[in-house]
Amino acid sequence: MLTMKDIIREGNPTLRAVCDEVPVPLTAEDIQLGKDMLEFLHNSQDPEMAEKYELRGGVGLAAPQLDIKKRIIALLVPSNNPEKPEPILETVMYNPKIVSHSVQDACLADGEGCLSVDREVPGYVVRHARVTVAYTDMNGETQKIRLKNYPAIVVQHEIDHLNGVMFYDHINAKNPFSLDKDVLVLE
Ligand code: 4LI
Ligand code: NI
Repeated sequence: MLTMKDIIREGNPTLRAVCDEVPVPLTAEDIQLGKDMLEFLHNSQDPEMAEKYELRGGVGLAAPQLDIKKRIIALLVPSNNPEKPEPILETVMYNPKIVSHSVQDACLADGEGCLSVDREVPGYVVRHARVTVAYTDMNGETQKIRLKNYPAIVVQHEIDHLNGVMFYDHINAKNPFSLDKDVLVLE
């Protein structure tokens, strides 16, 4: 089981590396790594497991955060509707690639956090409002998915990790809370 001990922190050069493509067909090892990453996110969102193992809550995780330079991300975006408890997005992506995106930009009103960053970095992280992502799934099949709002922000944050980019690289250093008009602010 993965815990916070497995997650590397800011300053580790792996977080600034460009990760390698994962060969397809996937190896059993790469499939298992994806499963372990998704399990970590489930545990991190489970109040009992999170307390027991001192896990910080997360909705996304990238392999380089485990010091593994492979293009693998896991996403688990929970529902905010108690009537519909199924996650909005639960997936592992191998070699994810943004194949198109909106002209409109968006950001989270409360800024972003990262399991590899043990400090608060205030400011708007401006990203694409909508993205279409092509990737290989756990079954080795090619998929294409269109995401908007929070899931779109999360997938961009995680794909950034595969390219050595941190969320605060996108924050306006001079004025962290300045926004162009027509940037969608997600509450
Ligand atoms: C516990 C159990 C307020 C502050 C609101 C926690 C279950 C921030 C938001 C969670 C903020 C869950 C999150 C991300 C932000 C802030 C990630 C709590 C886990 C909210 C996810 C990758 C950025 C993703 C919305 C500085 C570890 N996650 N909050 N950003 N949640 N979570 N990011 N922003 N302000 N980071 O952090 O997984 S994209 Cl679900
Ligand atoms: Ni991160």
